[in-house]
Amino acid sequence: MNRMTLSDETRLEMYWMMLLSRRLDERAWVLHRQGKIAFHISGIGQEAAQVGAAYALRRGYDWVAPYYRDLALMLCLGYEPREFMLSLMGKREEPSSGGRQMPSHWSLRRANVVSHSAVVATQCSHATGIGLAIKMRREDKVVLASLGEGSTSQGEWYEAVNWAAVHQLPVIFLVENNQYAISVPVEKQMAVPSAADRACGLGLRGVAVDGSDVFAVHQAFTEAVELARSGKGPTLIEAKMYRITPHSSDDDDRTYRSREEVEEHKKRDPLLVNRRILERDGLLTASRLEEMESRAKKMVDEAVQYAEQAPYPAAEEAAYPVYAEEVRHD
Ligand SMILES: Cc1ncc(C[n+]2csc(CCOP(=O)(O)OP(=O)(O)O)c2C)c(N)n1
Repeated sequence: MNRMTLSDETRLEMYWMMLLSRRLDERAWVLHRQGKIAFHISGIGQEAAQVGAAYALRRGYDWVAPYYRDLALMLCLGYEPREFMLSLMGKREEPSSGGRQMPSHWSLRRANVVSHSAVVATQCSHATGIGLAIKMRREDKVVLASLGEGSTSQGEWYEAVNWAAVHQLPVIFLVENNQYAISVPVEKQMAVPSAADRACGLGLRGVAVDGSDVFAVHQAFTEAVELARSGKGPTLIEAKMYRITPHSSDDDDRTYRSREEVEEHKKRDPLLVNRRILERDGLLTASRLEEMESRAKKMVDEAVQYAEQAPYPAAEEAAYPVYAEEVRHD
């Protein structure tokens, strides 16, 4: 239905965001293998859910509490490729913390993206708190919190979702169900077939959607955002997908899943699925795709070059911005 309401131009732009994210992410793996960065945690396979969600928000107006796989989401919010590379390399100019945070632990003041810790699901409590503030101030903003399906077993998640449901706060919880929490498969994570089923015990809407189809995710989000903005409370949206890469650059996934399984799921790679949709609709031609690919390569190359030349934080600034010079007790 919303495929009709999105303009052709926007639909192509959504594909472009997915493609740019993928090419940046792939380059991060190369940089790691070259020994140029210490760590990477990837969003490959999760781009469609993130872009579909981002395009349903009023970007720069609504609030976002993301998690570490959300590169495509961040790009849609105006995060620059060079900022991603600065983060991977721990450089001083990096916008979340001047290179102190772990890579991919995003925040971006200009886009209302709040910082988060590596402790999974804690971003959900932050989102619920922001939702409460929005309600108390009678604003019409919404908050997006994203997390993996494994994180829905955490106490923080239950507390955050319960509170959002009790107080009908404008929060949308996006569960990016990529089937694994490091080595733990989803069937050992929960006794219900779907993370969306967890919603019914907590009293909020739960929706499961094909996370490979960017337009299906966008439709589900548009509805949830509309409800949240008009005071009708939170929604849990589970986007089903597959984590195509190992958990992180420190993980060897051959120890817990077969190559055949991974290859099988690559058939539902969101780049492939959405390319087919756009080709079928006569929007994505071979020459357009070629143009996008060369634009992405140029942007990635430039971002890497920029970040490689950028300075590290100075030693004498080590405690900034972690500790304040003066502490106020009033
Ligand atoms: C409270 C807590 N326990 C364990 C970890 C270690 N850890 C980091 S990521 C991760 C997996 C989380 O899985 P999931 O929520 O499904 O997200 P995914 O990484 O699969 O996207 C774990 C266990 C952590 N960061 N925080």
